[in-house]
Amino acid sequence: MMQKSRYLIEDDFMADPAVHVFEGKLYIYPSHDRESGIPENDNGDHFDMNDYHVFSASDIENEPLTDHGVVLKVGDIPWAGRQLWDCDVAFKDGKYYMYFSLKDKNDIFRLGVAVSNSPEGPFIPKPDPVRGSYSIDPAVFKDNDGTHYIYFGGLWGGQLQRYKDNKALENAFLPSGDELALRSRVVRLSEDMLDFAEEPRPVVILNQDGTMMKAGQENRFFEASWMHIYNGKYYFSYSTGDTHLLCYATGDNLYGPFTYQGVILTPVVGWTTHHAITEFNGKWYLFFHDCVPSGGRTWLRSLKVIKLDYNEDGTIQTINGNENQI
Ligand code: FUB
Repeated sequence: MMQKSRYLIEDDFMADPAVHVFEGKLYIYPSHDRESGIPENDNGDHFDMNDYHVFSASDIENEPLTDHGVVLKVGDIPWAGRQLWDCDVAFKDGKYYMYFSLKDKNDIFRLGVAVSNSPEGPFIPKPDPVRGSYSIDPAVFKDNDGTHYIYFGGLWGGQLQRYKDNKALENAFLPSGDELALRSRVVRLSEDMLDFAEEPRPVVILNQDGTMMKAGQENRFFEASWMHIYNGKYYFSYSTGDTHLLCYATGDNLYGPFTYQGVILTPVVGWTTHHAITEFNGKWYLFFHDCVPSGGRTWLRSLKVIKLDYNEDGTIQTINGNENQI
């Protein structure tokens, strides 16, 4: 029985977990943090990652993970500039598709896609970023009918404030106070999984009183989208960035609107918080990261897992991000 959180990888820094069950095992697709000496700033330049590893597990509560090694690196990607941030993977018709955040040669974040015959990689990147993509943090979601969608977007260093109606703005616009909060995006993928099949749509989150989320609310969307279904409802979860919470909202349609429900995880040690919620062998787990092992260096994060519990009414029991600190 798992009541405490557990560090998953002791000898390296991994963050931003995306977690799925493929071929009966859990597969973890994290960002690979490293020390590159770049000073910390609001642009996130200190998150200077340049490759991905894949990990798998048959028993997430007790056994060590298997590291499948480097599966994709900046040097393999023809359009790459720098900074491989959060990624995610989906399976369709015998192939695995990795979606990743990367700056192009003009320092603009785009989403890329790379393909493999195995969940363990290696992943071979397509020569160009996904057409019409922007910002960061792709979370790929397979709906009950087999159609795939990507949720994406992140503020500040993630550049979402530079876009409106899917077009680049001349001047970035970061709302504040009572102005409407910026929204994550959701888009259906094409049948071949390589393109957007439609224009990305904003993900609307409503407060419990039906009003729109404002930019000044501490529980508004910032980055790190995730989607899962529990008891027939869609759960959209996200990080609030500079207020350091993981929150969630539920709805009956994967495009939204979603109604805010509460906090999943209170602040952890480190500036960022990020997660995946996955069911494995009949139990639900929250995968996340913190910076306790690196002594609080916010760009050197460590992966963790803890059991996630739902109340009878479908609400999620809040987890204390600081329990079980080393
Ligand atoms: O890892 C770099 C960025 O930090 C991610 O893209 C964000 O979600 C945050 O975790």
